[in-house]
Amino acid sequence: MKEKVLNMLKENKKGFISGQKLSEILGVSRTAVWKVINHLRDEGYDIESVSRKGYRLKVSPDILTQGELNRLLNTNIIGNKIIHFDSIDSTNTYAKELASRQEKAGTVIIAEEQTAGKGRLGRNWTSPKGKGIWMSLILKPDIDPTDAAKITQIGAAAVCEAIRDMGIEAYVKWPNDIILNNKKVCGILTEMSGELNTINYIVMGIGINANIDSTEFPDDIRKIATSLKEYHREEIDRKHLVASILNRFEDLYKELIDENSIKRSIKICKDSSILLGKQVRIISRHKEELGKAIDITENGELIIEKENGEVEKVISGEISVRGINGYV
Ligand code: BT5
Repeated sequence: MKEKVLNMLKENKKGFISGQKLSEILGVSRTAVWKVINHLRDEGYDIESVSRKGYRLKVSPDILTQGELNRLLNTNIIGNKIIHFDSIDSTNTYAKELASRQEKAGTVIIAEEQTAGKGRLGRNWTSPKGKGIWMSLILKPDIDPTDAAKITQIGAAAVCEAIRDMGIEAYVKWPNDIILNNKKVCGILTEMSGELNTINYIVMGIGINANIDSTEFPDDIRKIATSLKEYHREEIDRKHLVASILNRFEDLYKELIDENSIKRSIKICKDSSILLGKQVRIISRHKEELGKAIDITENGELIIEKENGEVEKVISGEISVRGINGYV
């Protein structure tokens, strides 16, 4: 009912809508309407009420709820259900719990703050309140488990395009980073549960530093991290960015599901790659190698030409790639 009241208020932004009318349309008492209005106020909606006129929505809060995102989404599955938290340990952890309890594919978990945000290999992800986009998508694709890493490439393509569409020159750093000014603005963490031949579910987490000031980053990452605000010199609209990413993601994801291909995503990742043509260090668990990044295959593997001339395919998994002298 909250969604419906909110929609009606949004549709009538210029005028007042009476409590009587709301209660008639929704088939509930005026007291019930009043309670919903108060819940919305608690969430930060500035709703004016004038006796004998009714209610009018003055300002919507900067929160990433279903009510705020619905009208910006044009997806069929992704974001059909959005679960919003003010604060949570990690949206990926919660999404995995839900997915293992039969939650439908397409559900998105978004939090204003993560208290234990995760990177790959048990690393931390800094996720301050209201300043970023911290979200996880539940997916249940009928693909081979060995193809799960393709989801990260689709996510990176969707995020990079959405950021570029804002006039911001973003680059993809294979396999899971988006880069601005040689610093990391976004990281993607794709986790999977499956058997040898089947995927139970995939959770793709996206973390984007939207409106974080550089002084707000912890000391240990200040040199490698940046935010959209830092680059753009003004606050960015998180709602439009989330919707733009989810809209693009669904479109690109359909290519994988319908045609078993991620060609379009790979083209985006290659066109905006910050690594191709550069000398890089490939860091895996037990060794570190130097080489030149020369291509990304249609399946999303990075092709490296090593110093001895050998050409090798690198599969994302547990690999980190760094520039010769720094992060990129
Ligand atoms: C990643 O790991 O880049 C994946 C990050 C995924 C975060 C999202 S947020 C929503 C969802 N829920 C979660 O719990 N996680 C996902 P990796 O490539 O391992 O990079 C991690 C490293 O990035 C850390 O070790 C830091 O050096 C650095 N880092 C941490 N927080 C950062 C931030 N906010 N911005 C830029 N760099 C950061």
